[in-house]
Amino acid sequence: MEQELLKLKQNAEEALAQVAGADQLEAFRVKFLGRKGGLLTGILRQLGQVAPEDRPRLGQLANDIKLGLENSFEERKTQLNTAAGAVAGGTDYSLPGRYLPFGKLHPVTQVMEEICSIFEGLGFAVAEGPDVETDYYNFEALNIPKHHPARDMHDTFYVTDSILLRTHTSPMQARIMERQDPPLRYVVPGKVYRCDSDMTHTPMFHQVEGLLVDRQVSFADLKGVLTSFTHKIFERELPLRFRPSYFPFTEPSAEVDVACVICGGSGCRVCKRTGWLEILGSGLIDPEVLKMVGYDPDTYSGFAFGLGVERIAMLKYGIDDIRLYYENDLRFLSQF
Ligand code: 2NM
Repeated sequence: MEQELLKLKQNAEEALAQVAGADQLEAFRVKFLGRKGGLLTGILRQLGQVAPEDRPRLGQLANDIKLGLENSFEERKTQLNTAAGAVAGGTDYSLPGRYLPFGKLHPVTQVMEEICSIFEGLGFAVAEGPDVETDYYNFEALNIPKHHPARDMHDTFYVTDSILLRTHTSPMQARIMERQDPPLRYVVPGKVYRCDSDMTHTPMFHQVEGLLVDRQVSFADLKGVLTSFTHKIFERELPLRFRPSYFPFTEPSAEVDVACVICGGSGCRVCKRTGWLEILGSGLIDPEVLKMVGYDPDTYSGFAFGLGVERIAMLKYGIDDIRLYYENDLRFLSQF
């Protein structure tokens, strides 16, 4: 039996040296050290048949061989793992990295930032104000009388009688003028809210509004700034049209049209065959508004404008449905 044990030890050690992978290693374990049908277990079973006086010595020997082989087995296992250079401690460093998709800014945020940086290049500062506003700054300070249609419950989300979700970002401009004396040049980007929802309207959208106040500001200044801005945002020197309009806070007022970015002015579905696209509202700040913030309208004048960011982004990128912005579909969002 002693010979048998020593022979087994030798065979096992030789076999272990030949083992080249995890599968072979497991086969080795089953063959030599397996509890059921393993060679070593087989020899140990016969221990009961040897002479009682030999039993302790052979038992000890068998046990030493068993522990020795188990140690060698563990050692070989670690060796194989690190030798392969790949699998150690259950981590396979040779696997390719996990795909981590990059996040991006929402297209509306991107265009809003681009609009602001164009105005910054023209000397405007950027300011932001609260989404929840008072009736005073949203309407009263902007010369919007109590009966004006813009104050209608259908357009405005009221929180209380005198608190509301701003319907434009101009309340911040009233706050700025109240706080600061001219000259000043500001743009105010942000979310605005109107109780309106269909193909072309969402109850929340984004605006950038701007104002410039100084001595002797004229309509020519407004035209120059807005022309320069439009050429930069659409990356082409498209013709502009200033069309007389009405806003309670400006006089005179004008809506600005740009030659259709799709057809160039010849007429298509996007411009409804007119060749023109309306892109912003503007005007010289009404003397009543200047008075309300404490400016002397005989000393100072200014212009102001407002634009919808979603609309500019739609025209810039040829997006035909405003609802795409708010569906959070990565197939849409990842294109920008
Ligand atoms: C527009 C159109 C015309 C505007 C006016 C002012 C303020 F506060 F200075 F009076 N802020 N924004 C304005 C003027 C906004 O949006 C279509």
